[in-house]
Amino acid sequence: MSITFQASIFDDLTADPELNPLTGFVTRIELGEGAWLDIRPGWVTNSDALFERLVDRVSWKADTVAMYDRVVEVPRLVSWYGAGSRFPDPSLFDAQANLNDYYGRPKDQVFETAGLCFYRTGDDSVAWHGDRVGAGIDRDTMVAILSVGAARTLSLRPKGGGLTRKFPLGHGDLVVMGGSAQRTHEHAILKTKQAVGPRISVQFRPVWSK
Ligand SMILES: O=C(O)CCC(=O)C(=O)O
Repeated sequence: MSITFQASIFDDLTADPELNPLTGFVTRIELGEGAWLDIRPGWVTNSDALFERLVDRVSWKADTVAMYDRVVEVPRLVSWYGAGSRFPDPSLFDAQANLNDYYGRPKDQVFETAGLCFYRTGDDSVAWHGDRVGAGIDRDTMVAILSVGAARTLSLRPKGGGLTRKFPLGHGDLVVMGGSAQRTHEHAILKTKQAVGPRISVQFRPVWSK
């Protein structure tokens, strides 16, 4: 796939992506109702190389969603790697292992899968939703998102209505939504009229036992 990406002036495209420490660099934001968001800006360096590799190696597909009696296309490309499958870059295994070490592998909250989303322009987006891993079930879960490429904003709001909070996600940044966040809150990457470049998000999620 050919995509124009404005590489950062600091990154070396031939260098492997590198993970920076989590301990001491993660800021927790309490969202209310037992939901929280952790932010670790600049978790990955040499993110340009990771972005380029993911563009090339991932078999991107159009995302669809069932709407009443129709299946409609969601404006972004996706790819999914199940538990135990070979991730498209070794740095993603390291990322998952570091997350599991940092969060201590709580029961049913061990990161195992990787979902990848490709937002080609500001017209690509995902609407308000709570992730199905845990949505509607009375158990906490975590979803960790590594963002590479152009900065986009993660919007978050309580499900019953209330303040929308906006978190800009830059190249190499990590956010983790946890606690009740998928049950009590919704999140979205909304369209933007600003001229933004392409972005890839990697979401690490647990697999739930019944
Ligand atoms: O792209 C992102 O950072 C969020 C993706 C997301 O919320 C989802 O795919 O469920």
